[in-house]
Amino acid sequence: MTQQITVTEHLLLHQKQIPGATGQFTHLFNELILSAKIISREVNKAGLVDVLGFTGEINVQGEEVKKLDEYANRILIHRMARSGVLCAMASEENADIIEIPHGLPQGGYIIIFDPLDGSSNIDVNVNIGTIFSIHRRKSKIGTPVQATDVLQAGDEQVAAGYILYGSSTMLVFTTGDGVHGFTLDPGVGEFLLSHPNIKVPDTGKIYSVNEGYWPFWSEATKKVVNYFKSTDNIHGKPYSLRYIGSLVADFHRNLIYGGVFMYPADHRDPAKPKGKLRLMCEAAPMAMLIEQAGGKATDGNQRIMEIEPDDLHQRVPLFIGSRHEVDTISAIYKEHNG
Ligand code: P6P
Repeated sequence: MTQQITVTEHLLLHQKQIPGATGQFTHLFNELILSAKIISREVNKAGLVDVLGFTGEINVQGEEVKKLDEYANRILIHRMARSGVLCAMASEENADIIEIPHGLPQGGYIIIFDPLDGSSNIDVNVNIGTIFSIHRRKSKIGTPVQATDVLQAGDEQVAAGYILYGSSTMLVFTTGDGVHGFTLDPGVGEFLLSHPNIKVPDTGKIYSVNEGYWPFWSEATKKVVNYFKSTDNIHGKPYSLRYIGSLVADFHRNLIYGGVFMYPADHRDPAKPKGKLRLMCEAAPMAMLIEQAGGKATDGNQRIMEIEPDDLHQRVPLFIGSRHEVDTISAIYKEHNG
């Protein structure tokens, strides 16, 4: 039983270990935690909004909230802009980089987030999540923010994580020193350490992929998926297929139990030849987490964390999870592609 360590205590302990730490990072995280609590409150009553006829929260602009992912996006942008430690941010919901409004203090960090990933699942009460990735700006503070400050490879992240809104609300993140999970105690409104130093099993018995896209996959991808459906694998029997259709929920289950999540490239939509998932606000933060937990993440050819982004919303195939399964996938692609 972990002795009721709050996430703020955990962050302050981490901060003390960093020479010259200014507390900016801890402050940013505290604003993120507040955003998570606000979003959690709304997500947890989503089902009641229709039943009770409420129109939901009235937001800062006095506008009636239309959809939860728009609501989550506005909460995050509002709170992050006022953290005083950011020079820019980016959201899956916004086409361009979001600048800090003039007159508000700035700092040396950048945050990139998917405010409510999987939000289409809300109507059927399936778990959804917020995903975030934090970088340090490269250009000099006080000069205009450059695109290169935001378009940084996953290896440059200083922190990454997610909030999972499910049977309980969990905050799972890494600052490069392992992966730690905190569960929200709604009674006291605190995230308490519940999963210290999470490690993904080296192999698992679960594979997660949308098999409905079979006709649109390459022959190599079909060979990859067949590996998990055959008896000719490390376990001598087929893996179990578990696919919720909510990245944070699928990832979290595989992080704890072991296994692999796949979103391969497919040719359903010529506009999305590399699949649906975005590098900067989905694949890269999840890749930092899985590597810190002892697992792996590739696009089938290279580490996700090495990919240098050239567009804020670029998409990337994603294979992420236990070391054995991801290595096997890479070997199959390498053998097939020669
Ligand atoms: P598909 C949700 O819309 C999402 O972005 C991820 O959370 C999830 O893993 C994926 O899309 C599901 O996509 O094409 O299988 O419905």
